[in-house]
Amino acid sequence: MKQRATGYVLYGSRNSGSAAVEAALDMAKAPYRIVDAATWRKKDDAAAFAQLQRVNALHQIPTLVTPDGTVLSESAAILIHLGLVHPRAKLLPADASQRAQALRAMVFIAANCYAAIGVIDYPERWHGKGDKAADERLRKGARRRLHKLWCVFADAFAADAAKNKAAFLYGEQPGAADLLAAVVSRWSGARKHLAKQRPAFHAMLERIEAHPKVAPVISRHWGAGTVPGP
Ligand SMILES: N[C@@H](CCC(=O)N[C@@H](CS)C(=O)NCC(=O)O)C(=O)O
Repeated sequence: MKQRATGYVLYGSRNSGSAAVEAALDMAKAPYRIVDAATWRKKDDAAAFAQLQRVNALHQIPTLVTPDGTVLSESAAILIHLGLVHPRAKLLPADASQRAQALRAMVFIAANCYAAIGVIDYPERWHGKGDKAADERLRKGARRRLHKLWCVFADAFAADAAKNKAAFLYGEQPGAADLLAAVVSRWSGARKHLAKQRPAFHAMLERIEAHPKVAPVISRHWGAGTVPGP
């Protein structure tokens, strides 16, 4: 049975992908509470982790439970849903063809970049436990692939915006695609690579994070300062 609640419940943790959803909820001015849970925190708070496992068999964050009890996992799906139910937050572009590109951009990030990070973080899930050398090889390859994927993203989605001197991917304020790009590009040396290889896109990511509607969430998760290198 679905439970009625006053707001959203966001399963998430510091320095994680839940930051993008938190920022979207803030932009939508939607009430929510955070359950601090994550794979790497299961020993610190077993009860919260068990709750997360009950709603998401993959126990990944972000996972969002909507006020009517619907469970949403998958960052792109969550952000698209929030964009649709909170149109005033302007998380998705109003123009249909721009919106199509924004959806494509978010699915690109989730399916390609976020997935590569899953390989880097948990290589043993892909080839079994107990072979440290294979872990390292897989990690290295996935990291190289991740850096290439971000360059492809910059060329496919951000080059036009940069050419038109637009501050963000779509529109005059950061939208859902900007939030996901900013958060997921923080890991595995992607920013350092982009600073060198795609400086205009790198500057856009910094602009997204500095926007007054985004900066508080970024500093809650990562504190002040720049993205660390490797
Ligand atoms: N496909 C998922 C990936 C989410 C994901 O990998 N989240 C990480 C944290 S940033 C996680 O929970 N990892 C722990 C695990 O996979 O056990 C999405 O797009 O939301």
